[in-house]
Amino acid sequence: MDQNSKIYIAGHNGLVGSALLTSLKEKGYRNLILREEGELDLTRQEATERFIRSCKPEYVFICAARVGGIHANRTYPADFYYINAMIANNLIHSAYQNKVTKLLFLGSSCIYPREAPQPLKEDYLLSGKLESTNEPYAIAKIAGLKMCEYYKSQYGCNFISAMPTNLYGPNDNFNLNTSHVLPALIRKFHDAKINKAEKVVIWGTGKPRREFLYIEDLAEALIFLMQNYNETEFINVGTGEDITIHDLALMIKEIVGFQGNLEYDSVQPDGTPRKLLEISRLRALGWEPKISLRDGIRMTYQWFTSNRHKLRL
Ligand code: GFB
Repeated sequence: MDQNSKIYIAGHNGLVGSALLTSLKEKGYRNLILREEGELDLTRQEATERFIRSCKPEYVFICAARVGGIHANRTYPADFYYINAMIANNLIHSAYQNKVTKLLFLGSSCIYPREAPQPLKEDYLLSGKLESTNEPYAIAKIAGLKMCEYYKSQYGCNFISAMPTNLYGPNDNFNLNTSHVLPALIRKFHDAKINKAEKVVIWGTGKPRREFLYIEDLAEALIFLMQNYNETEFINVGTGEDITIHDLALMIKEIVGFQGNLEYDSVQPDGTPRKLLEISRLRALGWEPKISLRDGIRMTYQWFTSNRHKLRL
């Protein structure tokens, strides 16, 4: 992939796609193909095939997805399965038909079995039952990454998959019904500070552990993998460190400057107890994340306060 390569970023307005677009532009890539959701519906097979046939991208990053936190995953299981499965089917098959040079598909750490040993090695895929709160999303993502393997094996396509851990950063979703925990807590603590509330309610027990990767680090990793990784097996992308939801809440509370208390709502689900990625395969290639959790939360909080008036919450 060089600066003149024709690169299509599917989902360039989302958390991942927007960070990738910024990184590619900063590195001088100038032949970028982008389509708004209203212009191209990636769940429609014909429209997707027509688009890939007419644009003929050389490189494709599949960042488009229906994503959300634990509550959204449980509320919309059909949507999380259907939209993600259709995007994978349509884009991967069209990329094969139109001889795309290389494609990168994105999964998620929730593809691993709920009870798998930690840290999660790539080999643990399909070795046990999935966590129920995100099974539909995980099944669609597993299908996508397996598709990349099958198209490589049958047709020799250079289609690879990256498995990122929980992501966060500027442009995240701060809607409390659909967001992931980190943006949800930034918003809850900020609103509680402004409203001088006594407490902030945290879902679940606070005991689950999660690993968080700042979105700019992920964007760097995706470009690195597009340039350096050609194996059939997917590869984990994380920091190698995790934290309990309780400690995460304390960190965000301090960064935001909220003085009140935490209260746990154990009626809400905890989800999977832990999902820490094993990242030795990525490290061996020479890639490391650069941004600490504390710095990443500070930058995300700053983005949130500067953009809050524009967000549809
Ligand atoms: O980030 P999150 O929604 O999703 O929740 P998962 C992580 C943990 O934070 C859970 C707790 O134990 C939640 O109960 N939590 C505490 C909260 N307070 C809150 C809150 O205010 N909002 C939210 N959202 N959580 C998702 C999957 O799982 O992770 C997706 O459902 C995807 O499919 C994504 O894989 C990366 O980490 O549990």
